[in-house]
Amino acid sequence: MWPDAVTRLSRHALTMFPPPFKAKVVEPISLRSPEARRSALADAGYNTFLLRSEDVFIDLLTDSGTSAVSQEQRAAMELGDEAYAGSRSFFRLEQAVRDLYGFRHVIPTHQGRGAEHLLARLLVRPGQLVPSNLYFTTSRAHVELAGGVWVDVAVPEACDPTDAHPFKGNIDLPALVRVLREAERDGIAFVRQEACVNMAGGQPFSIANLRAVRAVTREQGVPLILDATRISENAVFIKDREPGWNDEPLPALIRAIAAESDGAIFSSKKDHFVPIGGVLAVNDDRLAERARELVVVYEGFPHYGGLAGHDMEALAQGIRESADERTVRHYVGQVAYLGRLLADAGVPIVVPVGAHGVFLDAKRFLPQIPQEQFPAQALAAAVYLAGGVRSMERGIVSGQHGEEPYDGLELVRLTLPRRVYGEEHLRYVAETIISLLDHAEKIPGLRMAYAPEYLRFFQARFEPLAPFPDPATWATVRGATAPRRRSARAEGRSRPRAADRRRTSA
Ligand code: P61
Repeated sequence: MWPDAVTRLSRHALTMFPPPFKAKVVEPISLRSPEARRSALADAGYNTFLLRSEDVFIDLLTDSGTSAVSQEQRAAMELGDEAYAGSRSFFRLEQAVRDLYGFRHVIPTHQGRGAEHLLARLLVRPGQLVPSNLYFTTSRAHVELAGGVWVDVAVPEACDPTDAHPFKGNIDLPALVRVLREAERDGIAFVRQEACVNMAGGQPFSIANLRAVRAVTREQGVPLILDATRISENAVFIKDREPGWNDEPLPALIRAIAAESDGAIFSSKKDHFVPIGGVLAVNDDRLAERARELVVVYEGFPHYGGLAGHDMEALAQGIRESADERTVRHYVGQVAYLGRLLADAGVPIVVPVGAHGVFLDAKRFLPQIPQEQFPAQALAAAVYLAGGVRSMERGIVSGQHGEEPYDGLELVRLTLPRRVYGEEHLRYVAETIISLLDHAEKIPGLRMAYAPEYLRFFQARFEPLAPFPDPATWATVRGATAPRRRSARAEGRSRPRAADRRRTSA
């Protein structure tokens, strides 16, 4: 049992409780000079994905594959069985997935999108719909490459950064029912519900909502597939926010969530603490058989699916650690702490603070930049210039669909790797961003100079429409926790939502 006092601290995040681990191996990091950051950013085409990590001081680009492995994971890696077929490491991984999540069939993949690819090829036929709570970039891309049509059925609160709804990862049931009823016979490939919806700020769903979705999909004979990449944090939010679940042990709750679905994909690079790996897990025998037929074409033999034996050992151990409540609580507590530092200083962020990062609301931070000039991309560039902190755009660059107009969320994600940074790092990050508030009106918009055909945000290049202010003159660090007047930027609401919601009337 986690002592009460500690639970309280993690919930009311201005004092963090100590992490349930300590460092044994460290990696040096250093802050480049303002001039060096300017030139690194220009070389990267003002896209933080294209920065070299040696030019980054605090790397909050992603929690994907960037967490610290445990000593138990490292020890397990020594046991890696690199047999091409029948590897002992595969069977240990299979057991770990079955034990925690209860799925019968386990197909390893090189990472999450490998599992998404298999799933889309297995379940999606041209013209079929995939209703989902919002979207994720790679998930949607694979569905569309298979000829499917993505349909957003998230609750409307998901796209309002100022709405403190506790379960913004819920599916809008009337909208889902409408889509299912209006679809042609056999017109739905599957329904997808993502734990801690990434694009809305890491927002959880409730068990009640998942169960209702399950009932509706069962009635219609449509598979319900979880994106369970961040299921552990979702389970902790359920414990804290949904009546009746507070005393449930975390592993039992995670299993109860998984039991409401027909299958799941995992990017194991997040909750499972591994640098690489993913899983497709299903209950249906025939679907699993077909997945094993396909995995040999795209990933490798079904007993490794693109992973080395030592990767599967680290993953099996990581799965067990992902259900450790102290570890998960510490992580969401860290994210909440950073959110609190920023919100208290008047920085406009998405509320409630979600699972894996604090999301800045660029529409309120930089109201002078119209969305066609990529305010979140510009803000991510400015955050790097200000203090060597790397973040990620989650706005029009990531979310616009082809040439369709986009006026949806415009966010910058400050994502925390698991078990990596400490309180001093978080305070530095907060101070860097708070220092930007005073210079926000000088940050210029951008022009996109190059956009690749698929998932453009990864490799697009930009040019500033006016010079960025000189970071040497703006990085006045103030106390991150010093009381500060709430800025007008923090008070304003951002524009209503979202032409990116692709409801169908078919
Ligand atoms: C991330 F900018 N997420 O959040 P893979 N489902 C979910 C994910 O969060 C996810 C995948 C599937 C990443 C990496 C990333 O637009 C981006 O193991 C809920 O990355 O293949 C990945 O899993 C895919 C960053 C992916 C992005 C796509 O940072």
